[in-house]
Amino acid sequence: MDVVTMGESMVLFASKSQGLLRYANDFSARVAGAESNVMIGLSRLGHKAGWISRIGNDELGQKVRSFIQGEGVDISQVKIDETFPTGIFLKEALSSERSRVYYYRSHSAASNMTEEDIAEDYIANAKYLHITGITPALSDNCYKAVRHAISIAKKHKVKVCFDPNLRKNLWNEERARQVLLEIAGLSDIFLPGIDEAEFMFGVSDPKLIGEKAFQLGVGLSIIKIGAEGAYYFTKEDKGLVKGSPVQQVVDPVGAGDGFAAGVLSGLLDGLSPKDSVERGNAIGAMVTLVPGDVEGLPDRNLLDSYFNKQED
Ligand code: CKP
Ligand code: MG
Repeated sequence: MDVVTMGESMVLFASKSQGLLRYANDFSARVAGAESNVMIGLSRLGHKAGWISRIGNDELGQKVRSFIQGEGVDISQVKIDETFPTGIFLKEALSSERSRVYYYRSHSAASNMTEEDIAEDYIANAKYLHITGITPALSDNCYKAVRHAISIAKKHKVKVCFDPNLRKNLWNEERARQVLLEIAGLSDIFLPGIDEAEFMFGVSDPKLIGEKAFQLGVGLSIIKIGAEGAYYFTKEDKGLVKGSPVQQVVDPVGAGDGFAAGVLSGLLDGLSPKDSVERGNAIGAMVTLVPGDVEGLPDRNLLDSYFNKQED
């Protein structure tokens, strides 16, 4: 495997009409989950990606599994949990720009993941382990499983990539800050959004954030500033890579995952950190052009034509 990850994927029921959810009658049903989104992005670009998880012994679990497998992601490490159901969440569209999500994921199959679900070989043979801050927020055993996966990665010199993906409705702020800082300190690549970095470090200047991340031991920090692009910091190099222009944002959810897939894909292809950030920016932008978290993720042809168009 090039990249492996662990996390929860759920079925997202999105209201087809605008307004409060209590009045919604029609919903679309899509598969969503930050970690599997990144693996799908990598798989579309021809990289080998694997997802460790649990699903319930139910119809929605089958939907999640077959969708992710259908996208070419390795699901050999996905277990069926006989006790707990597959998680779901609902999306309420208040206006074309504003939406809210409601999770129904406590005591879900994936939140029941444990250290025993992590096969040492699976991580040891990968080039990168991708972690997000959602998984340790799911339960104490998920937190322990994440720590276990990271210690295996460290032992075998597998690089750890970390996207904090702060979800304040999953855990209390103090615990979130403590765990996110702890995992950042164990990471080689760190991909916070500017708001997430400010939450973690208490400073908003990207340069100061870059310095704080260095002090924690991160090799490559990339601070995302939305459509404007991202700052990157390594020991040798730093700078701002301007964002790719987007005509009209249709659905911003999943952009961060597309960005992570782009950065990891660039690094796997031997691009410089700067060019990898450029690929991340491009894919993040492409994801926002269509509804759904993964529908806008490009294959190689689409990615190449996107960059060729930019040059015209
Ligand atoms: O930070 P992003 O908008 O890229 O993340 C979106 C994902 O996993 C989405 O798929 C959802 O299922 C989640 O984040 C989550 O648990 O909130
Ligand atoms: Mg994110």
